[in-house]
Amino acid sequence: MNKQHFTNRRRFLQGMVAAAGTTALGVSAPLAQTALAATAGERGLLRSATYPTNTKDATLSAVTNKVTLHTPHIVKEIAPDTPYELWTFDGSGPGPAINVMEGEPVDFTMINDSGMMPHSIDFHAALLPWDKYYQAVNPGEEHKFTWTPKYPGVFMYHCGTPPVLLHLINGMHGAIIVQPKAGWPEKADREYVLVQHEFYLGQPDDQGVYRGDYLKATQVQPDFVVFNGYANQYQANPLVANPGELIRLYVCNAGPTTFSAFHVIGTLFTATYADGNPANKQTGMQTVTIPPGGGYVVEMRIPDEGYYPFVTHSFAYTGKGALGVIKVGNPPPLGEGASH
Ligand SMILES: [Cu+2]
Repeated sequence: MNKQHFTNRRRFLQGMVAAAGTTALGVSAPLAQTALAATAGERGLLRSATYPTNTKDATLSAVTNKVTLHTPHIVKEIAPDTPYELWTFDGSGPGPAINVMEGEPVDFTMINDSGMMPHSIDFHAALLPWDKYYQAVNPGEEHKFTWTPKYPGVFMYHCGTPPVLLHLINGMHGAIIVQPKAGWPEKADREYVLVQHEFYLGQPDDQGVYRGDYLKATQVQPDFVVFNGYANQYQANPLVANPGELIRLYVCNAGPTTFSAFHVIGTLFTATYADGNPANKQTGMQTVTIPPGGGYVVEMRIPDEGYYPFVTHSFAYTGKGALGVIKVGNPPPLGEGASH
């Protein structure tokens, strides 16, 4: 391979990685797949490039009952200088936060373009026989079905292909939100989706890329516990609101194993809804317990400008990346206006 060819190849791969991180759903999948088909040597070229980050805009997307998920495998940064080979729904782990309407049919298509292995889907929001709908979809295959959500809430979806634990730690999970047909008691001014989950890292390969460590996962020794795929991402890019606004967070705990003790420092929840169902209302809660495979909607009105960190209050895990911030109003930058 001459040098000219090598350079062109490198530029080509860099372009693909960049495209895979930024383009619309569906377009990214084949690009990511091609990038991962590279040999180890070619991955060395990728390593010298900048990997896309596995960050996510937490803002709730618009309701749509037409859902298509691709399953590319792709290397992304899950923390600074930590490239990880993710198995994904639509190019990120967790996959996209799906937002559908209760009582209306969901038109679902899964396309396995991993090029490597079977994957599958399991919607916690659905009433469907596992043996028919949640089975392996082989590479190159499409799987389509229609179902109608009967309960509103925030639910987990995930790949259920054995070993499920491995597919989960590699990122094959996400949140599906079913909006209540009757609406929420109050209209929210801000709506965000947070998926808490763990990463378990093995030794990096000779290109510095990490992969999931199954043994560590069975021993519950996470390297990272994060919201939405990247350690502490909402410290640098806080969720925002104005004083007095109704903030609604849809929180899903994708685990795979640790519980979330979801808490916002400096406030109390005006209302919380177990599994995100408006019928399951509690008031004045400080911390909610979210099991792996569970969800919660928490609402708050924060009267005063300032910074309000959100965490899992299981403090062994908080320092592993599960800390974000809600910035209310326009407080002075941290460190300048803070009193001691
Ligand atoms: Cu899978």
